[in-house]
Amino acid sequence: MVYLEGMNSSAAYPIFLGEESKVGVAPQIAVISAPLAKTLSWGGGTEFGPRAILDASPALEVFDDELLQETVQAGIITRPPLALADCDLAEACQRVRAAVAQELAAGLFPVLLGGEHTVSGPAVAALRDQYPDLHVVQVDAHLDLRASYDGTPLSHACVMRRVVELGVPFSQVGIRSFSGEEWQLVRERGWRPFTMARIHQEADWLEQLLAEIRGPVYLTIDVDGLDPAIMPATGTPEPDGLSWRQVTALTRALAAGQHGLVGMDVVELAPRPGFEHAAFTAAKLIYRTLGYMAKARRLSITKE
Ligand SMILES: [Mn+2]
Repeated sequence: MVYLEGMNSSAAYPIFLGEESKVGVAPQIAVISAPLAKTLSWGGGTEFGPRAILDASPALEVFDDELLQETVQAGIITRPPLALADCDLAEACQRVRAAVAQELAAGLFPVLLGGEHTVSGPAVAALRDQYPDLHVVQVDAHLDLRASYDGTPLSHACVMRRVVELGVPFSQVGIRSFSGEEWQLVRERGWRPFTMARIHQEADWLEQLLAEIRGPVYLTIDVDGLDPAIMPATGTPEPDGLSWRQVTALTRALAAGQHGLVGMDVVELAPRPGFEHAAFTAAKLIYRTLGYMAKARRLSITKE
């Protein structure tokens, strides 16, 4: 695996939940940092996203205030960050895919931290190798369905088009910004993304989403899918978006759903001075989602 040099000691890079993650059990969850930032459209700084989330995470209470359990007891290991800056985009994607595949082969639940949204494409490819009936749920302000962007098909703005090409079914949630070309594709294919307009209008949107799912779920969370009031630290902060309650209702439903979650990522966090709560929110969303999996008995906790 191509990890960043000099990052193999725990002192060199933060780990999820810090010292409190060291609970002495065999890990069931692996946190992978993919600090990729090669195809920016506006803003920038997503290469610092993984570190910001890890840095914020020790401020979390390991005793979950909603679930009343210590999810950390499921065992969480943080890998050194992947080396993605010394190579081209295609090679970086290969490295992400290999890293995710390695965790799956070891039976671990991968939590991938971006970096730009591009990293989700190779993660989905690795998951699909293991789960042929994989379903992707994407939280995002954007459809990300462009054929290419800025001259590359591997842009963050195209990641879901790559998922389409893999033949993996998907559901899109929190959508409120897209091109005319993307919307034309949506209409031609008969897709029905859960736009914010639809979510506001249809009280049963979450039940409708669950009804679309036919296999285990990979959840990709572009943080710009959330309301910028709670998630301002991202390159393209679009007004409106999912509230904390809406996004946690979604992850709870997916974790407890018929098919469950088999991997997740949180991408596009771009730390901004004065908005440190954004990284903490991302860390808590990850921890809460892992907690929902444990509540649904898809991760085991020996000690609560
Ligand atoms: Mn987005």
